[in-house]
Amino acid sequence: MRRREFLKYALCGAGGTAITVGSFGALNKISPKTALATETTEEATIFSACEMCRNQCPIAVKVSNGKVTKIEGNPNDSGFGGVICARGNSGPSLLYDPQRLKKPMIRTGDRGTGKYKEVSWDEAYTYIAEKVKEIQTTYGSEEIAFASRKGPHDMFFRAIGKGIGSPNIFSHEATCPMTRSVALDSMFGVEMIAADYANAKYIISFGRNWLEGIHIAQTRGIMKALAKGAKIVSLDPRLNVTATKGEWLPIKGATDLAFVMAMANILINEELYDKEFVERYTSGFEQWKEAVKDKTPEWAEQETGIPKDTIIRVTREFAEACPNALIEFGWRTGLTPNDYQLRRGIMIVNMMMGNFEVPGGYYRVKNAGVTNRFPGMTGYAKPLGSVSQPEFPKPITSRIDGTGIKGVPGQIIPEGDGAVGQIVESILTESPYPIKGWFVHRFNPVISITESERTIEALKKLDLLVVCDLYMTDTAMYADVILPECTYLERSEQIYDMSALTPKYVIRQAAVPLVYPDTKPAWQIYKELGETMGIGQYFPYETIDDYINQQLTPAGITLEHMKEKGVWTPEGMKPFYVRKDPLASLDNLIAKPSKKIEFYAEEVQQATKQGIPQYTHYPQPEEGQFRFVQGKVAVHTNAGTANVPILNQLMPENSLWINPESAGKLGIKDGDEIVISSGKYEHKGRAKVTQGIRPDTVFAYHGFGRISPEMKRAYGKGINVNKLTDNVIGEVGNVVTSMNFVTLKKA
Ligand SMILES: Nc1nc2c(c(=O)[nH]1)N[C@H]1C(S)=C(S)[C@@H](COP(=O)(O)OP(=O)(O)OC[C@H]3O[C@@H](n4cnc5c(=O)[nH]c(N)nc54)[C@H](O)[C@@H]3O)O[C@H]1N2
Ligand SMILES: Nc1nc2c(c(=O)[nH]1)N[C@H]1C(S)=C(S)[C@@H](COP(=O)(O)OP(=O)(O)OC[C@H]3O[C@@H](n4cnc5c(=O)[nH]c(N)nc54)[C@H](O)[C@@H]3O)O[C@H]1N2
Ligand code: SF4
Ligand SMILES: [Mo]
Repeated sequence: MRRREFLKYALCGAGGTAITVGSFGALNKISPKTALATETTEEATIFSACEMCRNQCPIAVKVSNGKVTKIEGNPNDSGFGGVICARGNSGPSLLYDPQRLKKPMIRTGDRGTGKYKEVSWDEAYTYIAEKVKEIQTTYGSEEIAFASRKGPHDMFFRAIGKGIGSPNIFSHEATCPMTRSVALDSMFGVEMIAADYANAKYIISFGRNWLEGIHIAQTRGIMKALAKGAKIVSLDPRLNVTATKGEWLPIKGATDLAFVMAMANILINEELYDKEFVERYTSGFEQWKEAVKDKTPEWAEQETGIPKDTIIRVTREFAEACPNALIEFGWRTGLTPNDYQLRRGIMIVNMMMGNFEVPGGYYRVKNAGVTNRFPGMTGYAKPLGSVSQPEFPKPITSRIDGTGIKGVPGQIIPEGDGAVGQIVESILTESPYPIKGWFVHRFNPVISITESERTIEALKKLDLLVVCDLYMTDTAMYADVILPECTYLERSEQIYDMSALTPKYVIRQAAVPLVYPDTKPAWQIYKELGETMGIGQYFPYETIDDYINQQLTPAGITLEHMKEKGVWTPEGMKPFYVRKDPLASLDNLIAKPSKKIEFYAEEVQQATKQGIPQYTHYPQPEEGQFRFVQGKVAVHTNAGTANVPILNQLMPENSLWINPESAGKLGIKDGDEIVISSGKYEHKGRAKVTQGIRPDTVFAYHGFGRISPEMKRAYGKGINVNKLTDNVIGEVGNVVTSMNFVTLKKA
C-alpha cells in the first residue's frame, strides 16, 4: 500500500483545536494546518528524520492504526544505507513513555524540590513574558542567556533571544566539537570540512570512536574502509570499540599533540611530505617546521608513553598511504585547555600530506554556494531558501564570554556558539556581569557541563529559568517554567541540509498525532511565546508547511517529492573531489583571504599569541591518582536517554573502568562498590576491572547518575561523570573534560 493513500492531514495543535495566544501582543491564531501529521487506520510508512541524537538520520517510520510500530532507516538514502542504530530503533519507547512531560508547568515550591502546578500554555507564556520584562527593565536584556543544542529548533529558539536584544546566545558546542571548529576556521576560513572515511586506506584517531560515538554515515564509512583492508590506529587511554578493530596505542591522556608534532618532525626529516601541495596551497610551513624541529620521536615517547619506534613506524605507514589517508580531526574535542592546538596540529599534518579533495582524505562540504563556482558542477544543487526575518535589534553590550572581541581568545570563538560553561560562571561570580535569566532548550547542563554541583548552585541563583524538554530532567527540576515539547515522531520541521560529498536534503514529518495533546513542537512554542512577548514579527510563517515551502521553492524541489522519498539528492550524483577535476581549483574552496590553508594564522596569534600550535606539557597523575576520562556508549545518547525505557533496560547504569594492576593495589575487585573522589566532590559507583585501560587512568560512560527523581528509571543509577570534573574553561572557551585526577577507595 502506498503511504500517500493513507495520509490524512490532521491537526497538530493543542488537542486539535486552533490555538489562541494573547495578552502582550495582539491576539493571534496559529492556523491548525501545520500538519504533516497523519491519522491512519491501516499500515503506512512515513519518511522522516530521527532525533534520538542530533545526527538526524533519515528514517522510515512504520505506522499501524495510528501507532508507531517500528522504525527503520530510510531505504531511499544511499549514504545511510537504510540503517539506523539501537537508539534510533528505540524511538517508539520514548514516544509512548508515560514518564514524559505532558503539560506546561510553573514552579510552586523551592527550586529543586519538584513542586509544580500544571498550567495552560497561555499562562506559561504570560508568566515568562512578564519575568523577561522585569529582568529587562531592572538589569537589561543582556542578563538573559539562551542555550540549546544546535538543531532545527534554533531558528525559533534563538529568535526569542535575538528579538529581545540579548547578545548571550549559546550552543552546546563548547562541550563538544568547538575546538575543531576553531581549528578549521583558522586554517580554511570555514568549518564545513569533512572526511571521506570509506575510501581512506589508513586512519589515525586520537580518541574518535566511530563504533560507539555513532554517526551512521561516518560509522558505515569506517566499516567500508575496514572491509576494503584499511588500517585504523587508535590512540586512546582506554580500549574503545574502534581500537579493537585495528592497532590500539594506549596514549597518556592530554599528550596527543606531542605525537602529532613528532609525526611532523619525522615527515619533514625524512622528506615524506607533499612539497608541491604545501608550496601551492598552504602558508606558514616555515613557522611550523621551526615549531616541530625539536619534537623528536624520543621526546614524544617521554610525553606520550608510546615507544619511539612505534611513532616512527606509524608515521611511515601513514605517509605511504597518503593522500588517501587521514588523521582524524575528532568530534568531542574539549579534552584539554589547549585542545584547539591539537586539532590545528592534526589538520596541519593532514595538509602537509595533501590529504584534501581526494578520495579518502578531507573535503570541503559541497554546499551549493561553493560548488556552483566550478564549471563541472553547475546545477549541483540549488541552496534552500529561508524565511526572511526582519533585522534583529543590535545588542548594546558585549557577551559574557568575550566572543567576537579582538585581541582576546573570544576573537576566534565561533560567534554562533560561545563558551556555554561561562553562563554558570557569570551567574555565580557576576563577572563580567551577572546572568539573571536562562532559557534552555534541548540541553541538560546539569549533566552535560562540567562540575554539576556548581551548575546547580548557579541555577538556584537565577531569577528565571525556562526549560523546554521531553522529560523532567536534572536541569528542568530547577526551572521556573517547564515547556513540554512533543517528540520528533509527532512533529514536522523545516528541511535539513545534510550535504556531504553529494548534496542531500532531508525532511522531518510527523508520523502520528500528538500522544499527549498538550505538548507542542518548538517552531510553534517560540512563535506563540514571541507573539505573547510582542516580538511576533520574527516568526514570519503561519504553519510549518508555509515555512518549508519558503525553503523549497528557490531550490526547485517540491514538498510532495520530499514527503514521498524523505530525502533529495540529484539523480545520478557521484561524489565530487575537486583535485580530480582538471577544471576545478582549490582556491575557491579556501575561504581565507590569502586563498591558502594557513598553518600560521594571524587572528590566532592576535587572540592567543599562539599563531602556530605550541605544545603544552600538562601534569600527569601521581601515584595513587588517576586521570578521569569519559566517552559515549553505543546504546545511549549523551545527557539524554538514560530514562528511555528500552535503552534503560539495555544499559541502566555505568561503572568505572580500572586496570587490574591498579585495582589490585587498592584491593578493589570487579563489581565492587567504590567511592571516587575528585578532591572537591565524591561519588559512589561500581568498579569494572579491565585490561582495556592504562593503569594511570579510569573511565566512565557519560550520561548516568541522574538526579531528577521524576526520571524514575534512571534516577540515582550509576555515576554522573560531571560531579567529578571542575568547570574549567579552555583557551578558546571549551569545556574541559580530561584534566581531572581522582582517587579511589572501596566503599
Ligand atoms: N551511541 C552514541 N553515539 C554518539 C553519541 C552518543 O551519546 N551515543 N554522541 C554523539 C556526540 S554528541 C559526539 S560529540 C560524538 C563523540 O564521539 P567520539 O569523539 O568518538 O567519542 P567519545 O566517546 O566522546 O570520546 C572518545 C574517546 O576519547 C578518549 N579520551 C579521553 N581523553 C583523551 C585524551 O586525552 N586523549 C585521547 N587520545 N583520547 C582521550 C576516551 O577514552 C573515549 O574513548 O558521538 C556522537 N555519537
Ligand atoms: N564530562 C563530560 N561531559 C560531557 C561529555 C563527556 O564526554 N564528558 N560529552 C559532551 C558532549 S560531546 C555533548 S554533545 C554534551 C551533550 O549534552 P546535551 O546536549 O545536554 O545532551 P543530549 O543528550 O544531546 O540532550 C539534552 C536534552 O535534550 C532533550 N531532548 C531530546 N530530544 C528532545 C526534543 O525533541 N525536544 C526537546 N526540547 N528536548 C529534547 C533530552 O531529554 C535531554 O534532556 O555533553 C558534553 N558533556
Ligand atoms: S545515529 Fe542513531 S540515534 Fe542518532 S539520529 Fe542516527 S539513528 Fe538516530
Ligand atoms: Mo557531542
